[in-house]
Amino acid sequence: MTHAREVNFDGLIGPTHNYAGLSPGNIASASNAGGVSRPKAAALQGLAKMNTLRSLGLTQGVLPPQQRPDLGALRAIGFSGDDEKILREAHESDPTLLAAIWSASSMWAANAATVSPSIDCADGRVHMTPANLISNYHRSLEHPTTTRMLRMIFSDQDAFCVHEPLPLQMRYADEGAANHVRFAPSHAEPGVEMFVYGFDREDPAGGARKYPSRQTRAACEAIARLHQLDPTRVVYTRQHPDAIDAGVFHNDVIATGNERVFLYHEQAFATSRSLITDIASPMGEPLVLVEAHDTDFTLEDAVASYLFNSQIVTLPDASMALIAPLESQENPRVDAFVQQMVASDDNPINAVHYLDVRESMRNGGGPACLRLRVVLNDEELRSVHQGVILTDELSQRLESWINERYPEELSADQLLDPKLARSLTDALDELTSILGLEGLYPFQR
Ligand code: SUG
Repeated sequence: MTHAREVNFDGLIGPTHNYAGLSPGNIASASNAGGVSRPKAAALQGLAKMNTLRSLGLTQGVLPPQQRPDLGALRAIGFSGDDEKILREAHESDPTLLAAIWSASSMWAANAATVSPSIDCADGRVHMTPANLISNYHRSLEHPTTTRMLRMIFSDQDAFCVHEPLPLQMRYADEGAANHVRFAPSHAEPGVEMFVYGFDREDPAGGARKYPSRQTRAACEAIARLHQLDPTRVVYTRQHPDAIDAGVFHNDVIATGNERVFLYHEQAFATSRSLITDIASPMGEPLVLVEAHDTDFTLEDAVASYLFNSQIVTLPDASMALIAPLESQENPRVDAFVQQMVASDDNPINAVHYLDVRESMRNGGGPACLRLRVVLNDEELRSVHQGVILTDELSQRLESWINERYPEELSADQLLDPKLARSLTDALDELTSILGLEGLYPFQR
């Protein structure tokens, strides 16, 4: 069997990271709207997380932030004139529009794409579908650059196939890997891919009531077809509408998995019992279930602590570690559950690392949101653009770049400043030369 490992590609948190309350149903985003953000601290927190994973012996990649403010998006809807005028008039027309074109939301790389490892795909290539993210305007601006970036990083067409995003229509609303979990006896072996949706055309009443669902079953089915997955090894399941209404806007806020381990809250899915058999029987091996009950902690605790947005990673010695946000440690019920899980011999998770990604958390993005997982064999890893694989040297260069270029703080009134906009464009120009991705951004073409 060829060796394969999961490589996490984290979104480098961009210099325009701010709190604008742009995502209905995302409670952290709504409750921190209008607050003052700390972009430099945010980016350094993200980089420290990437280095923690490296220190555990894992391969780590980095994805650059997008060009923001996206003045092209404003021109596309009829604003014209110099940058200062465009920014001012967009603000006058709608302050949330201005915030949207400044959003650093591409940091949440779990929403960049859905990825299927080559061992699962009939043509033997790694397949990726960039997410269209059409449920929220600020996020719908991401897919053109995301697609371009993935095609630059995974450019070897013998090894990788980066599709176009799905049609830009609600029927195909897609939020990427945040609603996708792959189970397998080990990363190198054929997997069973679970796609989670919130809304199904055949069952419109099944949707959430209070908050929007962001992923459709039709989108999931389209991705499984595009990736040439074996239909007997694909499972579709619906999010519990109560979970969405409690603030679970993506499945990775309430469930996660790694290899045979499935960690979830009992209220995550509309149908939990049959789901376990549906995954385990094509895999040919039982799952290791770690189920949190309402009596352990509630849906509200899950959303506030973001425990399920932890990364479960397989370490070089085949044991597993949980990379969890500090907010989980701060919730006594959730922490007690974690301590019990780590101490138990019933599952392979035997360490927890609580990390500080608070700046991202205040917008509803935990450790798992910040990364896109890509299972790669040795040959595939070699054909990835090596400029984005994190090393000590690259980490130091990124750290100096962040320290030099990022604002300490960002508040809503600064989004009107054309000088800030220009200086950030220069900073991104420098970043593409650090990463060897020249030509990525619209302003570079
Ligand atoms: O899409 N927040 C993101 C958080 C995404 C988290 N990703 C995963 N769960 N995988 C979202 O709701 C907030 C931006 C703001 O309000 O300023 C935002 O876009």
